[in-house]
Amino acid sequence: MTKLQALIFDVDGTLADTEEAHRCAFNKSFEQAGLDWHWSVELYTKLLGVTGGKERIKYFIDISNPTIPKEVENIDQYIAKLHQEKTHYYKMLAHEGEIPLRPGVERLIRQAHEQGYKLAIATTTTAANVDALFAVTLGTEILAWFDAVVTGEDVTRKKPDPEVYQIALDRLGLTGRDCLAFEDSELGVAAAKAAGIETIVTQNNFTHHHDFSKAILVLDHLGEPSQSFQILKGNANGHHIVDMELLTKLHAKWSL
Ligand code: XBP
Ligand code: MG
Repeated sequence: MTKLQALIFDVDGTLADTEEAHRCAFNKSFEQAGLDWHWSVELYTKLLGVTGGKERIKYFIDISNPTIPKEVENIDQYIAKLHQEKTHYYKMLAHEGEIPLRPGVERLIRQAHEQGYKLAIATTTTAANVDALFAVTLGTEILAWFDAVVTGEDVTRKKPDPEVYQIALDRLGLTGRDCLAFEDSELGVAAAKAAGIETIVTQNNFTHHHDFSKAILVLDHLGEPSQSFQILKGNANGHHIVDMELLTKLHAKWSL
């Protein structure tokens, strides 16, 4: 039986409820570009079926055929420019403290670090967005605790492809059976599972309807001593918060 050695965290929707800030940043970039595009919560929930901001804009164009300025000659370059603006607005929202960490995230990361477990990030977003989030929440000194930070810029294929998790495993020097992953979305679970990593899900308002059948435990959040989690699928062995004791038990049961 392998021993649990590392925790690998998704970012958006898992470390923090970031997707509403992403949605607002997309809409701000469209407005600044003089476009009549607007992504409602309902539409954005659907568009989250495509990972990656640039890919998401392309998908929106493909399914909605929105007005595109007639002077646009290269659509990919235009999308890249819109996305660059969006990232600028997202970072502003982060710096304004608009993106709080989810319950239990800091507590678990600190406990895992103190107990000598390796930490990694496997996200579809950009390194700039990861840095901006950590700068205003956990702090850059805690980001330095992570042995691997793998972002959307490090991969050729985004989630649900396992590439981002495979790169994280390579940089950790571990196999999927040595780790547990934390995700918020169906596509994220599929990516982790395809890399041989069992996953704990903390769902959110954008992903509560997803199919989490491949996850070993589905919760509303990681819990705090004063705020027990709710179990939506799976068995938490009587625990009320996700801590290293629970994770070690889950790993022993699932990573035989
Ligand atoms: C979720 C994503 C990202 C974000 C937007 O990433 O799919 O595309 O929605 O960020 P995660 P970008 O894997 O962390 O859940 O616009 O930078 O892509
Ligand atoms: Mg996510």
